Amino acid sequence: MRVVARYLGAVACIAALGCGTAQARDWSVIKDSGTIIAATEGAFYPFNYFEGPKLTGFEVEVAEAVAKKLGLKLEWRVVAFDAQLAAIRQDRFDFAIASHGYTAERAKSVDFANPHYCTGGQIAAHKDGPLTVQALKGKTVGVQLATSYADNAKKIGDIGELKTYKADPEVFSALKAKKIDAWISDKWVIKGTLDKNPDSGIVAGEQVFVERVSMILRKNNKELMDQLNHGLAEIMKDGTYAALSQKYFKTDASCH
Ligand code: LYS
Repeated sequence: MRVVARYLGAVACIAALGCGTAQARDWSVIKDSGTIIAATEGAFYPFNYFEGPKLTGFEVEVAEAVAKKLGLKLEWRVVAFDAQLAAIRQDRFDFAIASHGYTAERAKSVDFANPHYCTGGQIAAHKDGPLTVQALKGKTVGVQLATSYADNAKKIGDIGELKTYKADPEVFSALKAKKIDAWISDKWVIKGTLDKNPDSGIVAGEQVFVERVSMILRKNNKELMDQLNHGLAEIMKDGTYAALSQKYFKTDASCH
């Protein structure tokens, strides 16, 4: 079955042309090549972002530490968040580490590794704005497209309007410009953004939901899944994870 699926994948690739970049490889191929290919978004501070030309952040450093444990070099691909699930199915990289919270819907098309952090979706608004779920009634809420924030905002039901943006920095700009009344995003992203913008007049409000965040990979790539989970367990054991968590969050972000 697996062989057939891979054969069909190869045929689809030839037909599509230019797909010599197909990369979601089996573990043995990755190991022999010495390099693993990971995707992230690069616009989700402090998890994955650019410092000048340099891609960095908690998840970038976690992935680099995991790759090191596995004896591999890591090569990055920067892919828009809303394109990542489809890109995994098109085999454009080996795995993605881009703050995907587990959802049953996503699990239909990709597999989730063990979580590398636990977190929550939270509301942010101007000081006098809607800072609780109840206060969002009739208000305009901004979220990043294709996220658990969008899903959960829809569940709130009686909000006035839901506006979607390509990435969180755009939602924050819209909130600053008062084009929206509230922003729902990750609690650490909100904290990081507000810390960097102390004069924005925006504050964090109520937490809306909790989620477990994992690397995602092509379905049924069992050996690669085992290796990534093993690498993650190793950096949790030797203190690397704890040091990174302290560096970025000043607390333990693991799902303990
Ligand atoms: N944790 C959210 C989700 O699972 C957001 C992911 C990253 C967005 N830049 O949808």
